Amino acid sequence: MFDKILIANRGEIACRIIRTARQMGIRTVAVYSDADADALHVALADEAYHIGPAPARESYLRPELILDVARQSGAQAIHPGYGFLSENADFAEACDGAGLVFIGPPAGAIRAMGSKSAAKRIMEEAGVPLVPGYHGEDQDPGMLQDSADRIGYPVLIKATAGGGGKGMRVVRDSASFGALLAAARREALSGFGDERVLLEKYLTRPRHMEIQVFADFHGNALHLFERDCSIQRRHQKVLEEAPAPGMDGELRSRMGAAAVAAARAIGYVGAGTVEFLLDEDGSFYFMEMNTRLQVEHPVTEMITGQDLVRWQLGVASGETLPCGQDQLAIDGHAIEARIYAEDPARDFLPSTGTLTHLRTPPESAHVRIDTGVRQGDSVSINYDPMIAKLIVWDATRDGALRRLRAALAEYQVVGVTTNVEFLAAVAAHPAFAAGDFDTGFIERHSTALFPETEPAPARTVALAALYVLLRRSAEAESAAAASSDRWSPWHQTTGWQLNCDNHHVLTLQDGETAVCVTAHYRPEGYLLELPDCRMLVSGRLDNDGDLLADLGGMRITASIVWHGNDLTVISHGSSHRLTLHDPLADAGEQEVAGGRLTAPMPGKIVALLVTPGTAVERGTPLVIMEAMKMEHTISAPRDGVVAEIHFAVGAVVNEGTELLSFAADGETV
Ligand code: MV4
Repeated sequence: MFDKILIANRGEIACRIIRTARQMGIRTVAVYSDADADALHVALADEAYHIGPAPARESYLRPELILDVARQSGAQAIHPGYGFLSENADFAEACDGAGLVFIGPPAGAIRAMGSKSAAKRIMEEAGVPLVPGYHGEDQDPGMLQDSADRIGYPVLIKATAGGGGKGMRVVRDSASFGALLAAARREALSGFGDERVLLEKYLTRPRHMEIQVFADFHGNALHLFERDCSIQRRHQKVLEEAPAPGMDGELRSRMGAAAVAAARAIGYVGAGTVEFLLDEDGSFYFMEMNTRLQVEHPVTEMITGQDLVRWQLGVASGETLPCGQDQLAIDGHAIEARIYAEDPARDFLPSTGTLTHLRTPPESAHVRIDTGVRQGDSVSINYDPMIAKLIVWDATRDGALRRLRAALAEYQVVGVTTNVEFLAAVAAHPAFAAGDFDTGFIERHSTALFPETEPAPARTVALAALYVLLRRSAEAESAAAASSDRWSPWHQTTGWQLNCDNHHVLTLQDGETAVCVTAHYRPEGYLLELPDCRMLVSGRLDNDGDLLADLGGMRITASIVWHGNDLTVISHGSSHRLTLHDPLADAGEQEVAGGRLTAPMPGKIVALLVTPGTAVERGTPLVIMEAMKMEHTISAPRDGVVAEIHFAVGAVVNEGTELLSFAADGETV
């Protein structure tokens, strides 16, 4: 076994690997970019080395810098985590060349899975079921049309070099094949520099099923059951679970055997995942193989009681697998929810900023949190905006789901917008609870999952007002205690004001609406006059700063975060931000009339969909930006005409930069 390993990654996965290494007495070496000097993975490692600027291309993606650190620190092996260099065959080879162990599969296995059509040929050979289709070299359009007609519609055109759904086209009938083939080719050529495509029978309601496999250098290979990752949006996984709802033992062993056969066919060693599509009729088909440890590996760990990073380290150092297939069994049910800094209401636009407040449910045998950030850290545009993975376990799926809902309700993040409430909506959906879902779940149930933003309920406004009043009163009391004249009327904390009724008016901005709250001081608390009701309230702050409130007789605990003028009220799993109106600082920076379209976040322009003079309707996509590995569409705010476009494709722009000017209907350009 190694004495010292280097982790060529950051964030939660670097922390995850360090945790197991530490338990095994292995010393850890971290690497970090400018943006990560104070990151958690750096603090947890035994040693950490700076490797360059924030952009991954200039730091985490530079093999030679990482190999230098490995040599300098005396690390014997490199764990690449996921993403970054984890599926880079040249890097795996370079490690070998430098006398270092790459904790991952042989370069040849990575290469074998790199091309979709080549992977399919290998799998066909090994007897792994494939979706009926065509994946040959002949790319003649007439021949492809004939193949599609033979397969039967609907047919899916996929880019041979593609992945993650890019360059896919569904063809519904023979007549539209030609045009869609041409479009798929163009997209494949511009996206991957390779216009070859393959054809498949299109499955209309498939589930994404994947099998965790492991193999060692001594010819042993086994699987650790399945994960159901069907809850995705735009090819990004949202929730993953194991075992898959409705999976029976017979199907499980057939899929498991197919996955092990796939691993053996490419001489696999280490941790890998074989992805399948599972059709409604119970047929399953090979999709692709991921030659790395995956983000969602914890659900497998929770149901098998195994530590997959420990397995990886054992295999990489030449040990045999720690057990055989027969020694593995499924215990209970686990679900993982990926908590992201993103705004579901704005098409999941990544949200950047400082995590001014971060409180998580307590970890236990039922709740695991894999994270790379702590309160005070920031989420930048440079990397994936995942904040944490919340993993729950219980004896049954129902139990796990209940724990997931409870844990999400306790997850408090202020400073960036998150998907926590969206995750809670999925976890609360009856169809999800019934295990009735496929890869189209989020789209099909979008109305239920993306509720309109509701105005803050009276209770939330009351909690915010009470909090402000209590904090001000506490400040006034400490000022009075520090004063030479303790009994001066100026230090009274009961709202006494010269020549005034004993009341106070607070204005809380809730989105577009200003909500006025009049607070009358009463011996037992405050009588609040809210827009639609009056409420006698009282309360106190506990040691954690939480508000223990009594709202007209109802007792409730809330966490309230006051940052600048923003008050975030978190209670019972819902979070609402109100802005305390400060009459002194009323700058009123409103959006200028006319049409300006600014970058919602820093990023790169990847496509311009309009030209000056184009007449567009409200909602027409205008510009596509890419940030944090995701694409975002900027759409017309109203009907009008594009006046001027200020940037070309490829330009990198800052948040707030005007991208184009726009004249609304009725104005002149
Ligand atoms: C499919 C399919 C239906 N039929 N292939 C999407 C990404 C790529 N890796 C494979 N994908 C799909 N391939 C056939 N023949 C549906 C999808 C698909 C999907 C697959 C897994 C998870 C989520 C998905 C969401 C949309 C489409």
